[in-house]
Amino acid sequence: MKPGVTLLAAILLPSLASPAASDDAVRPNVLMIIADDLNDWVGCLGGHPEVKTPNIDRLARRGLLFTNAHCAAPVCNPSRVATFTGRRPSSTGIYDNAPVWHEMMPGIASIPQHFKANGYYTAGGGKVYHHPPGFNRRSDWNEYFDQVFNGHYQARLARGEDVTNFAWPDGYPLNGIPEVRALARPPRNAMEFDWGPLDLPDDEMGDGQMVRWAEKLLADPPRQPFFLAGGVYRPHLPWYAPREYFNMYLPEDITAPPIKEDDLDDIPEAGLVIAERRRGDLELVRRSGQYQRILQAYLASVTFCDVMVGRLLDALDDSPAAKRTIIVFWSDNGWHFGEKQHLHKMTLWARSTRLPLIVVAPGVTHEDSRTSRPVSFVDLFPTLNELCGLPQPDGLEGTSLVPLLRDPRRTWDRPALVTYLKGNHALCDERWRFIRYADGGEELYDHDSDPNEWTNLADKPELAAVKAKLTKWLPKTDAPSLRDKAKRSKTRVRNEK
Ligand SMILES: [Ca+2]
Ligand SMILES: [Ca+2]
Repeated sequence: MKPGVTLLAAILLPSLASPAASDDAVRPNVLMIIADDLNDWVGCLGGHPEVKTPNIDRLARRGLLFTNAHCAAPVCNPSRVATFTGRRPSSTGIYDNAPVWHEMMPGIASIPQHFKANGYYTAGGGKVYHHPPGFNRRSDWNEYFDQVFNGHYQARLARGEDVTNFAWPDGYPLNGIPEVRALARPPRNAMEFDWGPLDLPDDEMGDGQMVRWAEKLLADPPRQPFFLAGGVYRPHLPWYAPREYFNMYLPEDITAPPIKEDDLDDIPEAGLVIAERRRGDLELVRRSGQYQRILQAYLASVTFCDVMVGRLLDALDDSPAAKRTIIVFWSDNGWHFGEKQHLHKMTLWARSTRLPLIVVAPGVTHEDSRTSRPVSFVDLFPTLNELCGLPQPDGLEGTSLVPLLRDPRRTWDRPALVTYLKGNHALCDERWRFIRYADGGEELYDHDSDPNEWTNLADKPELAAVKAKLTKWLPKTDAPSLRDKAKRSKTRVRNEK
């Protein structure tokens, strides 16, 4: 614990010298809403023609919508750790879902911990850090509402069950594909590869419970400035949502995303390995005649998530804290539905990394503004510090987005960097996506003429200068993966559950 105390002192000391920190009256609150596995299928981002997200869209109209925002890593744990610590996977070695980040980086500053150390009341609910609960550093929070899984919340509570653990609903698998049972891996049923409607009200869903908790907190907010993080679990698998959301989408009428069946022909070996890892799942879904149904289930889950976002916004608007609260909305990674023959996340292509990011900062952002400048979620930590007048801890690798919040059209020369496992990176600017894998394989896509990333231009000699310009933004080091270290500590985490 001693290193943590030392670090805490180091963080506290500069804050005492900060004029903003000495005057609570000028420090805004923060409401951060995090969606899980929500790709760009959001109305205001134009990623899918039929998706219904009226609440996220109205949030975008209140402030700045980033149309070219990217996760630091396209999967839960490394994405969230990078966002909350402001450090890239290539610096921390947190590349996948295995490492319990705070054990590997004891005492490291995180957004909630830094805000708490600087006098904020920090409250979190649902999935903020990666599940399972051991990944949530409790000392970051003044209060926390644990993530609740699936539906039948009251019934499970009445039976004395632990509602913070995953449980299959009665009738599993709801998608009617018996083979998915083989994909469920005990003890955590990690694949969760199921979808279907539940005959439950919203509040019986885990996300509904989290929102109810946040609504109560916002109705009677803490007297000190607060940082409130609400993590909505949908549209993460399993795609269960109340039936009314499924009824909003008729499977046969849903537009499928553009898919080029021979798209992988020009992909280097490292990309093929990533793409084809889940090809069997895609083939199973197609063979079972369920492809349109997974689109329905995902869109239903997205709209359910959107309704949760809307309730949080309404609760804030009704709160005494409404006028002094910054709102940030983001998602940790995207999801493919057959693009590049892939039915999952964890790729360096657009469907995995281009994600919603909306910031509403009273007195700073302008209504109904948008920017196509490329940004990364590692930029959020320094951005929130600047907006709230907090000191910048050492080691943050992002850059404050406040200049863009004020002037969305200003020049911005930094591309967004996305990393998947050690040494594989994508760099995105306003026109190009350049991918460099650890084995040297490359892809280059021109979004001006090829928004679906179908034609790999990496071997075109006339584009060498484009690659060279982006290459200089690759990280200087690729930290060793902490996965092996994580395996050694996994037994202990399991015992703690
Ligand atoms: Ca996720
Ligand atoms: Ca291709």
